[in-house]
Amino acid sequence: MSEEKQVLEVCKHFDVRGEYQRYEVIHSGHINATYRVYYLRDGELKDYILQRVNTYVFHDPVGVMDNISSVTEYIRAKIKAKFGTAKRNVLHYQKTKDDEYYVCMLDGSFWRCCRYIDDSVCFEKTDDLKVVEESGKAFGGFQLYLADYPVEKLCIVIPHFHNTVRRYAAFRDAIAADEEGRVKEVQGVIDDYLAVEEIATRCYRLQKEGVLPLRVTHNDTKLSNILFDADTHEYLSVIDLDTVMPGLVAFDFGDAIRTAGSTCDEDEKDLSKVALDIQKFEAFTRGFVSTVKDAITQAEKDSLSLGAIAMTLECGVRFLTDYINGDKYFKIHYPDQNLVRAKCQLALGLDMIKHLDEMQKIVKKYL
Ligand code: GN1
Ligand code: MG
Repeated sequence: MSEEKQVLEVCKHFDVRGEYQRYEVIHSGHINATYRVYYLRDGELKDYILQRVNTYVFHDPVGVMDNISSVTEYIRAKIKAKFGTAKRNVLHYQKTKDDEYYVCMLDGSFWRCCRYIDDSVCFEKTDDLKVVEESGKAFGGFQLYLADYPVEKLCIVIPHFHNTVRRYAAFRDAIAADEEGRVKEVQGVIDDYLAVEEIATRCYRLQKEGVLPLRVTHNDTKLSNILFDADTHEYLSVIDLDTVMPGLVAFDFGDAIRTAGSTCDEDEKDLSKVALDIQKFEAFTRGFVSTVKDAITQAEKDSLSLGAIAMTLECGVRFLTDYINGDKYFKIHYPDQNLVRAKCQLALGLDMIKHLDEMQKIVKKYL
């Protein structure tokens, strides 16, 4: 079946008024397949985001949609109570004609559909410090909206997702198996990742020791997972709620610094360009910390910068593990992209380690 025919077949299941016009492929994101679909309704074009959920990654897509629908309803109620409307400030998933938030097709593919938020943009990277500060407010705000959400109701969609200790164990297993015969060629990068295991896993161990509490977190706080108003560049909403689960505040802070606080793309090949941008770090911290400071503990405040190191190195270890395993998990657009990503994240993580004291000082400034 052609791609367009498949999109059309899927669309028929959702309870969307109007006439289907056309679709576009959206290329960002490493996991799901994403399309923008246009409908004509009452003489106006209305657009929707249609996604095929990657069931290799998400074994319980129904659980994912249960989490997403209840979390978005929860946030919607809070925003409506505060501002009267939540139209552009939280995702709105469409129901199917069978009153579900998803459709599972005969070929086993699993789909969902949400309204496109009008006049919104997202950024893979930015040098605009105002946008970076807004990003901090966006993820800080997400944390606050869900601070009293009953965490036990969430489905654990990917067990041990940010368990950095296990990520390293999976890395060692991949090296031992060496299924694609790639280990020899990347031994230097492997050794460099093993050398920073202690600092990479420190945050996770602090949680295990009971020092850091589990909260409802987003767990995939990259810059591109925020929508901004196309004109003002103020943040509108956090998106990609697939991995909302119990987690650490430091990890939401840290994973955002990995992208919003970096000088370059996630897969920059020229490592001389890869660094922590301390001005961006400060801008994000200003937005995030000033939003959450009254809602988190002293230990959590102390852990934020460490979270940036943890998330950057953990993500890099995952890219390298996937490269060694033969690129089964993350989508790639050229053959050694996962290796390039891994080298880039290593360089970024090492630069963060160098600047840890400076980062800590900046966090303190906004507490
Ligand atoms: C994946 O799907 P996307 O691109 O938002 C991944 C994240 C990684 C990120 C790296 C479910 O996120 O954990 O940090 O790639 N999501 C999942 O860019 O594994
Ligand atoms: Mg994601």
